[in-house]
Amino acid sequence: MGEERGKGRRALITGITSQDGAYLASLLLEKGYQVTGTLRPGGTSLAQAWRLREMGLLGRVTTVTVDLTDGRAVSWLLDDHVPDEIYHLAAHSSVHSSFHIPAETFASNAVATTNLLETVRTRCPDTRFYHASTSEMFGEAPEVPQTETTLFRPRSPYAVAKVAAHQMTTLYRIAYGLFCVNGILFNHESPLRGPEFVTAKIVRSLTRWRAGEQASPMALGRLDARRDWGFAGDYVQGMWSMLQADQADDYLLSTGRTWSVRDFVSLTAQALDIRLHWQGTGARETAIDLDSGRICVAVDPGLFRPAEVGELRGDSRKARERLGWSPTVELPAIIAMMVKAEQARQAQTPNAVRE
Ligand code: NDP
Ligand code: GDR
Repeated sequence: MGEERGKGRRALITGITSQDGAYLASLLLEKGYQVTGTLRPGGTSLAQAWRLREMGLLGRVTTVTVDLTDGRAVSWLLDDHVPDEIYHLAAHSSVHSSFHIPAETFASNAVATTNLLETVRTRCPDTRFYHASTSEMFGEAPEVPQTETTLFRPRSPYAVAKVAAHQMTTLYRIAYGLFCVNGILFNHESPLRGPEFVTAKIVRSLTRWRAGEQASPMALGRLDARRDWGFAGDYVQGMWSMLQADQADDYLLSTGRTWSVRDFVSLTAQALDIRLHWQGTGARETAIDLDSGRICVAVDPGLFRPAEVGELRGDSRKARERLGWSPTVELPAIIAMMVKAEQARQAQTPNAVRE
């Protein structure tokens, strides 16, 4: 294993412009892989790929633009680039917006995965395949913590589509003996997290508030939602380990500890030396900045989801025991990294919008 395992091997990362795509590409290049990544038509172009730029990856990976929902295009892709390993990360990844575009989400997440699996079966059955499954598939699980055997009770179009993709991946392993694995990953964050997700939104907004660049309060949805937040750099290491195992199997990656969205706000405020006081409850809850006396966080019920997932907490014992994987960064340290990166970005380009 280690460096030698990767030397000269070819990896294909679908959705290389993602948070995980950037961390994974960096890890694989370090291990000596040749890395090709897919872009989507009309999505982030190479010139706009801020994560690849920030990680110093531009020019070190090859990219190809392909619509993964088009089966023929996927066949051509794998004719041209027969990889040793495929990391299928591309997906409509926002739970919130999946409620607005359920059919498109299903095509992007379930149909695209099926196209890739079918092409691996017919063109390159020795290629190892990783599918980006998610803790969202558990939905409102009575079983806490969740494990690889917890029943799926999805509560969003995103999660329903991921369950379909997950089960299709398992099916191709059982039916055709392909080396296909599902990584059931719990929320993982980093300075490269997309601004549509709550952690990056909070860090960005409170950093601007601290710098005096944001006058209006930050609007948030459910503050009581609890998540098991880990560090993306650790989780891509787990993805790689899953494809190096002797046998294909599914693994769950998590820290085992949860925090509420409110906790995340408080920890970020602490990291920025903002003194907060919470008041009110439910849809009327706000947080006041004690130094200015102004409201800096306010709940907006318009941001509540039609169906919410209250708490997700994972038990990653299987990955720890069989892959030797473990998370190395706790949430306060992740927040410190995110705040530092955000301050640097805001100092460089004060009102920059990351795409
Ligand atoms: P990001 O949200 O950072 O990026 C999503 C990627 O998918 C981008 O490359 C994006 O391309 C591409 N994409 C977006 N919409 C579509 C679409 N309709 N069709 C095809 N591609 C699309 O993802 P993350 O790094 O956070 O996550 C990577 C994968 O892991 C995703 O599949 C996600 O669902 C899954 N996951 C993530 C977790 C997390 O906590 N981060 C936890 C569990 C699973 P573009 O840049 O063009 O928009
Ligand atoms: P999630 O992440 O839905 O878990 O999906 P997100 O950060 O969007 O939400 C986490 C929790 O925070 C609550 N919340 C808000 N969320 C957003 N985005 N914006 C808000 O203003 C806000 N206020 C409160 C949400 O309701 C939720 O409970 C992420 C994605 O990376 C998925 O692709 C991945 O599969 C899962 O994590 C695991």
